[in-house]
Amino acid sequence: MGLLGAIVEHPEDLYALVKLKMASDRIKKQIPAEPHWGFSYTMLQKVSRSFALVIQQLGPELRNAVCIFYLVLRALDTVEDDTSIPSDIKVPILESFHHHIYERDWHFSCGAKDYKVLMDKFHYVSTAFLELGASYQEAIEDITKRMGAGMAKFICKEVETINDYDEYCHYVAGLVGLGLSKLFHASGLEELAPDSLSNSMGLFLQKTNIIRDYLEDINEIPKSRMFWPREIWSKYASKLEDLKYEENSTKAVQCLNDMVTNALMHAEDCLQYLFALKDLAIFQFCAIPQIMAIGTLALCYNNVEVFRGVVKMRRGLTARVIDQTRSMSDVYGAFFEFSSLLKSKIDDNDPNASLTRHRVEAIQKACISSGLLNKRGYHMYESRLQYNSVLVIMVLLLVSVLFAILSAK
Ligand code: IN0
Repeated sequence: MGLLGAIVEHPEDLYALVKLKMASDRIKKQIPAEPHWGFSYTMLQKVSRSFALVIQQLGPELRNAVCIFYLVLRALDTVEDDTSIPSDIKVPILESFHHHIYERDWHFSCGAKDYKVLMDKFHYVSTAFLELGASYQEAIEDITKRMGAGMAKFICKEVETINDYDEYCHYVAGLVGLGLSKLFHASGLEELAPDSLSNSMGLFLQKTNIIRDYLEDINEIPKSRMFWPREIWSKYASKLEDLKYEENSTKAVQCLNDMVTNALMHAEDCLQYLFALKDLAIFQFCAIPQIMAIGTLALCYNNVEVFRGVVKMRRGLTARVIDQTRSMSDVYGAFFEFSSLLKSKIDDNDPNASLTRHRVEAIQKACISSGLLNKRGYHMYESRLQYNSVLVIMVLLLVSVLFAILSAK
């Protein structure tokens, strides 16, 4: 569906979409002049659209540290992901990556498209890294070292048990949470969060990505990437790839629901982490991806489309989350609303129905007992307006005028 069609279906998204478009045009014009910082921020915008937007809300010192942390991790990820590198070459690179960030002339060519550019011109990222304050550098080095070692461990090891799954997600995402908490603390704006809560923030995001990306990962060429733990999928199929075939749809959806139920266990820790934040910009930076995650889980739950294509939150809804997340009330409101959507999709015949219901109700209880639940609600999954044809025509006219103005600029 085109942008116009999407707006006709959800006119309530229009305001946030226009605001987001203007914000993203603005940041494209604000690329720093120094070549290493210019490269870093341009790269950030290329590899991650909404992340590049929310990072802008941070103050300049913390923003630079988070931008470089993100690019270093993306580079490490590019090495891990490149299936054309033999393991005996890949493992030592992953394990020594934390040294290379200090070497202005180091580079290793791998990856494709934007990631290849990032790897080929990594000297810009190292140069920017060396300009960060010592405490930022130490936090980034420590996490890069631990993540590289963890990734190396999993190069020759499959994700078999739920313990392996939690361990793998800890290396690739939980450690990001620990690293960000250290950066926030180093900025002087936040207390140091407990490691277990920081870890949960990363696990909740990463498990959501692993669930959403089933088809993309299984169809990866030359070799499938498999992150769903055997301990879960073996209850429903004899091979993970069998879940994508239509004749196995019932079992596939039950397996998916099991995976979503597993991910939901981190949601309350995430609420607790967000509740403790003091700085508004850091709060928004952290809260937006978490709301997107619970929204994506609610969309994926009991949805066979996960095995057919990409299931993603619509652009307009993402824009509204970015525009309307300002306080813990908004976070509780969104978590409550998305858990309610998920709960409404539970089928009593699902083998995990009662566990899923239990986890969803625990999240709802946390939202209610905070006393801060914003019941005004986003009405994220339904159009709030009972509009008629006159309204549709008015909206279409308004959109045409707005887009004409924007493109003339
Ligand atoms: C992230 C996280 C992230 C942001 C804010 C607070 C966090 C706290 C703990 C852990 C991670 C946190 O956010 C990004 C979001 C992102 O990149 N989104 C993509 C969209 C998408 O669907 O992938 C976008 O285009 O904007 C994230 O996913 N990860 C990440 C990586 C580095 C940093 Cl510094 C922060 C990746 C991951 C693996 C989930 C941790």
